[in-house]
Amino acid sequence: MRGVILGLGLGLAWTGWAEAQTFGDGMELVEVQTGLSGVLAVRNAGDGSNRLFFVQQGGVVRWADANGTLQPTPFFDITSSSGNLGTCAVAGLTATSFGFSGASGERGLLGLAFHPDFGVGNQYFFVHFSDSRGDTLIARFTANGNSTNYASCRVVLRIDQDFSNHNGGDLAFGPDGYLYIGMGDGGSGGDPCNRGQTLSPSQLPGNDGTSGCAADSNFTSLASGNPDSRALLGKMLRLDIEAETTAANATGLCGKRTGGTGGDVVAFYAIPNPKGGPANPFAGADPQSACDETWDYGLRNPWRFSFDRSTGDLIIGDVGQGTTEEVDLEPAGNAGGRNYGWRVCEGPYVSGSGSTPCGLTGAVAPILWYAHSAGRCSITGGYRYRGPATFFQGTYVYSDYCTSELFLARETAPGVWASQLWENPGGGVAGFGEDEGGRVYVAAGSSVHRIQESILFADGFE
Ligand SMILES: [Ca+2]
Ligand SMILES: [Ca+2]
Ligand SMILES: [Ca+2]
Repeated sequence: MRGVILGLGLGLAWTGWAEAQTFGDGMELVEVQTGLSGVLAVRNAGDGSNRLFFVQQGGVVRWADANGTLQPTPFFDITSSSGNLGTCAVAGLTATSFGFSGASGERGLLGLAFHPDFGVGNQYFFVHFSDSRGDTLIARFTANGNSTNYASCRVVLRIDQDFSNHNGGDLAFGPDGYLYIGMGDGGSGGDPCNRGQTLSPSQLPGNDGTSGCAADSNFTSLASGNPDSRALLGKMLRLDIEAETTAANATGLCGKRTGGTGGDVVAFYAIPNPKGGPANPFAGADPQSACDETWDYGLRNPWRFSFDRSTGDLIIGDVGQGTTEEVDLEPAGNAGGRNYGWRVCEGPYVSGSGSTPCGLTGAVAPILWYAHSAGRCSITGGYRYRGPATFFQGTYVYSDYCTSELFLARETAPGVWASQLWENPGGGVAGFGEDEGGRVYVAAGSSVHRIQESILFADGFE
């Protein structure tokens, strides 16, 4: 079980270690579910039920009970054959049918987040999926026991996607109680529409001839879709989903529906005001007239991200273009507004160079990065372990989708991270998750694995 020390990112100089320590010592990878399909996230409801939910890109969420027994009836199913996805409520408009893309390339059912008060104050959960036009839809549903009340569908946010790839897809509640949504740059390659560095709708390539970057009439003609939503691509968004926004208060909202009159509700969300923390960095009459929903920018495809349940830090795996994969860490309590560099930078380098320091003023460099070598091509961001194994505390587990390698990283000195290659479950690791006790799970194609204390180690035979 000894890992190979890899040349990954910072902290490669292992000086000062009396003897080689392997981060995975005492831990093992155990397959706990099989027979699934295209799993890209594992979630718990945080309600004491100890259920686990397995998000499948094809539009189904399977679940297992507290004993780990996989149940035959899905918790959630929006496949076309199910007929479950009807119309969704839209702020101020007639409920509308958006349809579902199905799993196609990077499209599909991409994320699930349970409300922080799920099972206590409400039964709400939120999903991120591609609609039948390939555009992003964030919707709220109400659970009904171990299944879903589909008629409860309510649109939180719609975003016009340019191309089929780089849809982002993850979403999670932060320790501040707000909903964070990871959005990719809209796709193609090299961010041709410059979405990552575009903060304001006034900077959007409109009908300027930039191929694929103009507003999409299939999107705007349906339920008053807002072409300004393209400025939300390449971002981390932060929303207050407890509130609504009326037209009179919607200045700066790039994801509101268009049209309507003064008093109408135009969005089933609001921009966070401080709950003992910072407001959104571009809220209100900021000089850039930037979209109020934006928390951070300069992201290429933040496919998977997580919050450290102990520290509250936000950790993002941002997928690279042709040379470099990266992990970004934002300390809890940060005021947001960070520029993570894309499309100018890829990892700490000038995009495409793989070696020339980027040097973009104000850009925040990743904590970890690795090159496209040995078949590695697309990072899958993971979790910091906060389960029962004290010796494994704070270890960040992540992967590369193309190799299924699992990497373990630790902060060995303030701001210095070291990363090691550990196990390889195969299957194409597309996501991770935690159970209610903080154990980390790996979503690997048709199976799910748990990272747990090794029995050998527990018996003292290490
Ligand atoms: Ca579109
Ligand atoms: Ca603004
Ligand atoms: Ca970056």
